[in-house]
Amino acid sequence: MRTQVVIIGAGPSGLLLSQLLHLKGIDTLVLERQSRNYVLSRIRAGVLEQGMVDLLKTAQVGERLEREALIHGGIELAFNGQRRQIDMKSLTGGSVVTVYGQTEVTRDLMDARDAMNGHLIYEAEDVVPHDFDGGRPRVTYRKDGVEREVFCDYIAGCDGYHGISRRSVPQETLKTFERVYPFGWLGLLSDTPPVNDELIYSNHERGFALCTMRSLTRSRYYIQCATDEKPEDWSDDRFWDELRKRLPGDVAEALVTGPSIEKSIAPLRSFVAEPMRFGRLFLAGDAAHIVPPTGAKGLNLAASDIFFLSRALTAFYETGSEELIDCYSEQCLRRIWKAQRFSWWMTSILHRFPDSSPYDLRLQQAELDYVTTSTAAATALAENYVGLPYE
Ligand code: RFL
Ligand code: PHB
Repeated sequence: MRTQVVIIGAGPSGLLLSQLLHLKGIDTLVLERQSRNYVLSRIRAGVLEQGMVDLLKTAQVGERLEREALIHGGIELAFNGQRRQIDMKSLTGGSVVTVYGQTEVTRDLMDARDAMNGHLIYEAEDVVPHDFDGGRPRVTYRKDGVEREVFCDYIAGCDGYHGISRRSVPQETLKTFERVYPFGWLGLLSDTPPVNDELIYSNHERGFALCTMRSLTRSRYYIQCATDEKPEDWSDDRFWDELRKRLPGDVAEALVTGPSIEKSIAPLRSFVAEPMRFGRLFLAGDAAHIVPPTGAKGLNLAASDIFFLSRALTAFYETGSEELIDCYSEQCLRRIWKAQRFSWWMTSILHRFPDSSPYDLRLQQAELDYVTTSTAAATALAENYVGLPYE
């Protein structure tokens, strides 16, 4: 078999790339290790940058988003018993915070690929990219016990942090940068009304907490936890009690609790692999980089990679020019490192570190006081949170 681009992974990166290329008349085959339902069961990001919303519209999957997404003018930062708003809309000249879950983005993309008869294979086992440093790349995999092989022009590694693509490149050509944080986030999803009409990021001496949402009837809450804790250690009651303690009094009082639909722990990590292109293999999204979720940048960075990659591949197929392909890695990495910086900074001012002293807590409070009272500092936070331009 032959196609133009083999895409490994049907997360948001792979599906969005497949959809954008299809709309330009470019053939793709998407190979996903898991089942469709498994991919849809993962509860992850919830905040979309304007650039990602625009890209989803270009991909013709913006209809339900436009109807159902919640649009927020800003976010709140809570610290020292107070709540302060960052008015993103006025600080950035009109950009807003779009709240729409990654699960819904993925579902919209899957439905669009199905409606256009896209080639997607779920439960593809042992997917391996080969010969991408030469002119005849191919990918092998097994489906229903049968070994298969597909030849292509390019391979897109959109298979996340644990995928095969990054592990397939000669390790001496790959440079990695990493920071592992000494804590995780315990997340809980429940069919209860959100406690506030905007997200609340809370710095508290017991640890960080975040109040976010999926709709007007579905809430998502996170609390900082130790890396060795298990979701089973946290009954719903224990979670709600701990969350209440980490929120300002009026918010804690307004909190509506209920049974959890999902509870999971995510470790926090910063990671970048350079470069993001190896001959005819590209890495995109979590396959190339991870950010701690504090800045809500993971999914949005995946989208900007796909913007650059789809543009480069489209230019190649339309004009034969490899100019944009040659600058793909450098262009992505410039934006990625700025998002790394922002996510690290948000993480460092909001969490309790094991070696935090009372002095460190006061410094965090001073920083939060500064960013919520200085227009210059608030503008810097706002322009990063709503998303830096795709350039
Ligand atoms: P994904 O979503 O991980 O999708 C990769 C897909 O590749 C498949 N795969 C393979 N397929 C074939 N062969 C193989 N060998 C394969 N290995 C893997 C996987 O099954 C999967 O379907 O990467 P993608 O598309 O780049 O999308 C990136 C986003 O998912 C990610 O950046 C965000 O979800 C990160 N993230 C969060 N970002 C936020 O902005 N806000 C959040 O609150 C937030 N919470 C999270 C997160 C990531 C988490 N992970 C990775 C554990 C919470 C968690 C738990
Ligand atoms: C979420 O809604 O899951 C969410 C929102 C903002 C973040 C992280 C997660 O920074």
